[in-house]
Amino acid sequence: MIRLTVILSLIVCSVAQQRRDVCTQVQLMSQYCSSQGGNETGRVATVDILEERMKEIESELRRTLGAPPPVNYSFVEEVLSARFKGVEERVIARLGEPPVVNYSAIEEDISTRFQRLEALVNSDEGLVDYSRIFNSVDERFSAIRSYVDAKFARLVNDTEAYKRAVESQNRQMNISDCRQIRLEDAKLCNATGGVFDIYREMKRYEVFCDSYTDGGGWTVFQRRMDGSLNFNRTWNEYVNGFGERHREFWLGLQNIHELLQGGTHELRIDLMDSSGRVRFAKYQIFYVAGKSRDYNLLLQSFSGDIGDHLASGRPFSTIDRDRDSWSRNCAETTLGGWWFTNCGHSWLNGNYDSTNLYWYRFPNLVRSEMKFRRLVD
Ligand SMILES: [Ca+2]
Repeated sequence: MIRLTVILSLIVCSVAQQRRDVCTQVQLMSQYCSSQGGNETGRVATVDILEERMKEIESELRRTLGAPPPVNYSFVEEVLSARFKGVEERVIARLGEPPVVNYSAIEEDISTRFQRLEALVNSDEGLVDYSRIFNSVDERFSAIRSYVDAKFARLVNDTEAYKRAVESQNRQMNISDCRQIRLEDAKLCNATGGVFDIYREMKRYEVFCDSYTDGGGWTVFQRRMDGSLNFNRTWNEYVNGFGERHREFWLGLQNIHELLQGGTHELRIDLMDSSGRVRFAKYQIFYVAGKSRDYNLLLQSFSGDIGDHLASGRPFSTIDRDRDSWSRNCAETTLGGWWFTNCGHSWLNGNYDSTNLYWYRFPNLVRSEMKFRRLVD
């Protein structure tokens, strides 16, 4: 309490410096209190005095200074308002006027957008055109189906063609003779026949079958038709054969020998001269021996309209293997291999000219075909 009193008196002193006398009095009182510290009863009495005195001082102060002035809030407000306005003006001066938000424009814009959206929803424009999508899908599906159908049809065709080829192949595998062929199985064909593969004991022979002449069933082993193929060949070439079966060719002595095995065969020779006349020679027995006998020729029973000018019992002779009975080499003279005697009266493998494609009684040849056929028992 004493301390509070002292602090209050100090405040009062600082507020009213002019009242020196009062302050001096209070300070004297404080010093008095400090010197009387030990006696409790005395202290209480002193405090009472002091309080009494403080009240008096307070009354004195109020009387002297008057009541504290009332705060003029409206004035303060005006001052603050003026200051705020000043600050505001300075801010505007520096930063410019704050932008004006045009709420009505925003509202209008939103409204317009909403109306547009509503119109879109109410119209067909905004809807997904499923029918178009379905049509498109349908078209695509149709295209795919057409493609698959076409593929399938082609596959079926291919399969059929393959089946026919296999059947044809199987049939051909069973063909051992030009008597058994069906022209639709030919590898190549023309008006008189076609090229076939025939088989003997699993060995394939490519031959031309004449299915037209004299009842057909002929295996052609020699053809001259245009002079496009050189027939001036060696022994081995005449043994193995040369040329293409549908053009000029020689089937080969070894092939001829092998195909003449099993059964009796006849020989036919068809010739045409430069005037276009056609003649033939035919032998009812025809056989060519094997390699060990130099492919010796055996013939019997001539018929035909051009004379018998082939010598039976003669070995084959070529430019490099002279088996003729002449002192020189007939193959070198005629420029082709043949069953020569003392050269003889025919050589159908000679050079393709009027003297070396030769048959004594039917000269000036331009065409020759030699063929054999198995005689049916
Ligand atoms: Ca000779």
